[in-house]
Amino acid sequence: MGSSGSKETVESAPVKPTGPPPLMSSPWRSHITWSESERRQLLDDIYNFKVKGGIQYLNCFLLGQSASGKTSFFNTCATALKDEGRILRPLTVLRAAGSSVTTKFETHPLYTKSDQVLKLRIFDCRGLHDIEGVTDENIRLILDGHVKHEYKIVPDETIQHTDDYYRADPQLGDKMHCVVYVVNAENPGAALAGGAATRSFEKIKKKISQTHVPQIVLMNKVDRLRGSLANDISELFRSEEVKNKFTAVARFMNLPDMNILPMSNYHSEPVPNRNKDILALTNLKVIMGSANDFVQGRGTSNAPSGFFD
Ligand SMILES: Nc1nc2c(ncn2[C@@H]2O[C@H](COP(=O)(O)OP(=O)(O)OP(=O)(O)O)[C@@H](O)[C@H]2O)c(=O)[nH]1
Ligand SMILES: [Mg+2]
Repeated sequence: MGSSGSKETVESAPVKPTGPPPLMSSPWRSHITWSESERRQLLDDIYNFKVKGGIQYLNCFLLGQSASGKTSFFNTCATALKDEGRILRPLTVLRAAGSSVTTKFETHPLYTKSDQVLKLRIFDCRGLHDIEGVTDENIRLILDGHVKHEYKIVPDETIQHTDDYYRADPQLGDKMHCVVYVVNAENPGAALAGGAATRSFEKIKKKISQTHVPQIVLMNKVDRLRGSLANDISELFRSEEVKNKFTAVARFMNLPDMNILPMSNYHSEPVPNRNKDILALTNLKVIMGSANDFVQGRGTSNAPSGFFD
C-alpha cells in the first residue's frame, strides 16, 4: 500500500509534565517549626501539662473505620513521647485491613522519658463501620463514662447495667473529654460513607455535638498522598495534594478547619525521625488542650461563686 501523496500534518501533543506538582512556595499552614528545639519544647510542654477540672487524667476517645490507624496513632505517640530513638509498639497493629483488630474498649499508659505517666488517656476501640462494630448506644455510654477499661465489645450489643464493666455513677474523670475521629486521608469519604456506616456516623456525631465534647479529626496517612512525604513529612504543609484532601475532609466531616489535623504514623520506619515526632507531638498537644478546655468548662472550680445565679 503506497502513500496517497500529501503528508498529514500531525500536531504534536503538548508534553505532559510528569510527577507531582511542585511544592508550594509558602506553606498553607505555618504553625509548626521543624527544628530540634521545637521538638524539645513540645516534649517539655506535654510532660509538664497541667490538667484542669480537678481530675487526674484527660480522656480521649479514638473513633474511626477499621485500619484507619487508631492503634498506630497510639504507638506513634508512645514513640515520640518516650524519646528513646527507637520505635515503640505497645499495641498490636496488623498489616491488612479487615475486621477490626482491636476488640476491646481499652486504654494503656503512655510514658514520658522519665517514666511518668502521661496526663492523657487515649481510649482505643474497634472500627466504626465494622459489621461487628460498636453500637451507637455503647458510644454514648462510653462518652458519658459508663464503660470501664477492657470492656469486651460484643458485636451489635449494648453493655448492660449489670455488666462488671458498667460504671453506674460516672464522675467527670470517667467521661470522655475529647473525641478524635481517625480518617484515612487517601479516601476520607469512603472512611465513613456507605449505608449503615454513614447513618451510624451521623447519629454519633449529632450525639457528640450535643454534649459539647470537642471533636477533632486526625487526617491520617498523609504520607501516602505524595511520594516525597514518605522521606520528609515536614513538606506536608507545602503539598497541594494534602491541602486539597484537607479541604475535602473539612467539608466531609463538617467541622472547622482548625479541628482537622493532618497526621502520619510510624508504619514501616526502622527508627524514629524528628519531623514525624514533631507532627505527632503537635497533634497530641492540640488534643490535650481541647480536652482541657472541655474539663475546665465542666469542672466545679472554674466559675466564681454567684456566676450562674
Ligand atoms: N502509610 C501509612 N500507613 C499507616 C499509617 N497509620 C497506620 N498505617 C497502617 O494502616 C494499617 C492499620 O493500622 P491500625 O493502627 O491497626 O488501624 P486501626 O484503626 O487501629 O484498625 P482497627 O483496630 O482494625 O480498627 C497498618 O498496616 C498500619 O501500619 C500512616 O500514617 N501511614
Ligand atoms: Mg486498632
